[in-house]
Amino acid sequence: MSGLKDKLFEKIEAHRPRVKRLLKDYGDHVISEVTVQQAIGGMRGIKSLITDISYLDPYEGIRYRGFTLPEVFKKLPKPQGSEMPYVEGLYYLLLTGDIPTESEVADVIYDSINRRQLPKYVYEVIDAFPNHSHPMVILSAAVMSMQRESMFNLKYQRGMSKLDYWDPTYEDAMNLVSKLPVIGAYIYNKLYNKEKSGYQDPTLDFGGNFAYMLGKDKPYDDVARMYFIVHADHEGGNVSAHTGHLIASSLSDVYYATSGMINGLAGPLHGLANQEVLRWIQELRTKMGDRVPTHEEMKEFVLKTLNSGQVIPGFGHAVLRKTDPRYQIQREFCLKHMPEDPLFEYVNILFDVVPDILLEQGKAKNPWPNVDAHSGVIQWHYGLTQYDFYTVLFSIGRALGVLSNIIWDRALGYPLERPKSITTDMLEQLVGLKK
Ligand code: CMX
Repeated sequence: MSGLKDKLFEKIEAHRPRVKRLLKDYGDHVISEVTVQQAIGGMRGIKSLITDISYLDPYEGIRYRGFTLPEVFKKLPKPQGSEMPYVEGLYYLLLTGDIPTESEVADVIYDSINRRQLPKYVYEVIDAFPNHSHPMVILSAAVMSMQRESMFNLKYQRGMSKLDYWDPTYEDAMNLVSKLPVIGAYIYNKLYNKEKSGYQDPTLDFGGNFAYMLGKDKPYDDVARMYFIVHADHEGGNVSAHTGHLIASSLSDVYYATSGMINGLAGPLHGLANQEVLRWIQELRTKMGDRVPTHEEMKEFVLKTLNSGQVIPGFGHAVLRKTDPRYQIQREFCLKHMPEDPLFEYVNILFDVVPDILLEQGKAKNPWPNVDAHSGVIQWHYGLTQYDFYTVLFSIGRALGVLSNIIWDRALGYPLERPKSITTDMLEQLVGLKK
């Protein structure tokens, strides 16, 4: 076994009795109640999912394995001369809960590099798509096409103890995590960057190799690392994480589950919001003739969007009730590397005007910006102006958390997910409106 897998197994063995005890001795303990509002309103706030990979506090933001994002960025090992940590180190942290040493990260990188090669048919699947297909569709299909590689599926067919489910799931997840940047880069080059060969550099880490495949110079390698790390996980109930967990709960393998989570992320209320922010800002930019708008002009534009019944992309959140720390991390990067960028100025003006407008409108529970308000602007600055692609980057990052969760789901024997639904008649009877 690899160092990471050995460590993970130790952690799994230590964790299993905790879950067993909770179930045996406290199985009837009530942890949450469900109101009509919650049942109709997308199950907000109902505590009914368990994950140890990350936790989202409404006011503090996300913690990965107990660490805030600034702590994660500070503590994880970094490539020499880089500001941002190795993505492989984050994967180690998400899986084990421990900050890895330099040599532990080097082991993961070595293992991952050996898994990067894509089967030839994946290139053919991607090439078969017309050039106007959305990159998220191509990504989802490319991942789906690799289902035949699943070791979990193979071992399950041959007969496997439940206690061993996590092992081939780990192998599948490691294979997929390693291949995703290669798939993403190939899609990008096919659609927008035809002169690039997309060759890999096997001496480089996850973020470095991704930048290399896209033909981007420094500091884009750090942009890629930062981007994949901030998007990696956001506890268990968001659409992408929950979809991945739900699909995998039927013992579908990680290829089915990841393709599904990508499909969920592709919605404009979730991951596609980063694309929407850029599309929306560009609309205004065209009107402004490249001039940066005044605060008054921006207010007008925001109000026009709201009054036409649309949401302001990049603002609001189902759980967060303050500015997203993932927004702040990206803002700090911009302040250091691209303070004069005109689109960064747009984002700053939006930050000045949108919260007050949303507060005044009185509907959104959280008027503050989320991760998607900022991410496209950085990509645009470094030449990724094809905003359709931004959610692919989000997907590569999000897979790290979703796959870590699925491995742990299998290790702890979490069962098939199957909540109960009722009819509107029954609901009316329950509240006394009907007999
Ligand atoms: N602009 C306008 N109205 C908004 C809004 C925004 N940014 N955010 C919330 N609202 C509205 C909702 O549409 C809802 O209106 P109705 O009562 O008419 O249905 C009302 O305010 C209450 O919504 P909420 O409880 O505050 O928010 P939800 O939990 O229902 O939805 C989210 C959360 C993210 C879908 C919503 O804030 C939104 O649509 N934001 C814009 C899209 C976006 O940025 N999504 C990315 C989120 C991060 C991610 O997952 O990537």
